[in-house]
Amino acid sequence: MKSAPTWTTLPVDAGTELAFVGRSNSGKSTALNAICQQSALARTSRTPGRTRELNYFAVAETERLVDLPGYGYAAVPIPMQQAWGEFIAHYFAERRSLCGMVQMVDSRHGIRELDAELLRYAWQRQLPTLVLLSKTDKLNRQEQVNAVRKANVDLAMLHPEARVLLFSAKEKVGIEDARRFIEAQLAPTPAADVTRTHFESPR
Ligand SMILES: Nc1nc2c(ncn2[C@@H]2O[C@H](COP(=O)(O)OP(=O)(O)OP(=O)(O)O)[C@@H](O)[C@H]2O)c(=O)[nH]1
Ligand SMILES: [Mg+2]
Repeated sequence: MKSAPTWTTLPVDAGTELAFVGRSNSGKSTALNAICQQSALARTSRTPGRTRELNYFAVAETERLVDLPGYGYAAVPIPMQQAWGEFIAHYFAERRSLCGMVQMVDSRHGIRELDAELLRYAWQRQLPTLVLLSKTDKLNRQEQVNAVRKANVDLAMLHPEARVLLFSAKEKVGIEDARRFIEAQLAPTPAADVTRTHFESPR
């Protein structure tokens, strides 16, 4: 749809928008391609920090995905890292169409400090969140179980309603579930709304 290098060039803040976030090299662009069944929708690379702009993809007329630049790459100059932090705080606070977040977390490293910060922002504004533990093809079964357990412990403190899924674009693990989550956030069905409604018990 478009690449937006700055705040002022973002698409109009209407409809629904779901953000892909994660540290540099965590596998965001690869996941986006796998989930959208496209080979080169979002550019991927071996060089961390490759995605520098916000890349928007139209899913339907009023539904968008956005691949946000990865954070936490040490070689990025400090002022740029600070600018990114400020941008993201602003984005989470102001972006009304933002309806969900998919956070890529390398399953070998788990949730780290900057991931935690974003999860707190997401929890503050009650943003439905899915944490994808990426590249699980690099872990054995026991390590995968441990990674899920550890992530759930961390999330209990950061975003108690976030869900965790093992994910591998390479071995096609978690793709269908991730797609279902995204579709449910972008185009909530009346049935999905009902499940969210809080019914008070009769007094
Ligand atoms: N083994 C394995 N490697 C993966 C998987 N997903 C991504 N990778 C590799 O991880 C590296 C980074 O992937 P990207 O999708 O470009 O990561 P990104 O988070 O978009 O990175 P930035 O845009 O730099 O922030 C590439 O070398 C990918 O091939 C996976 O499921 N398994
Ligand atoms: Mg990328």
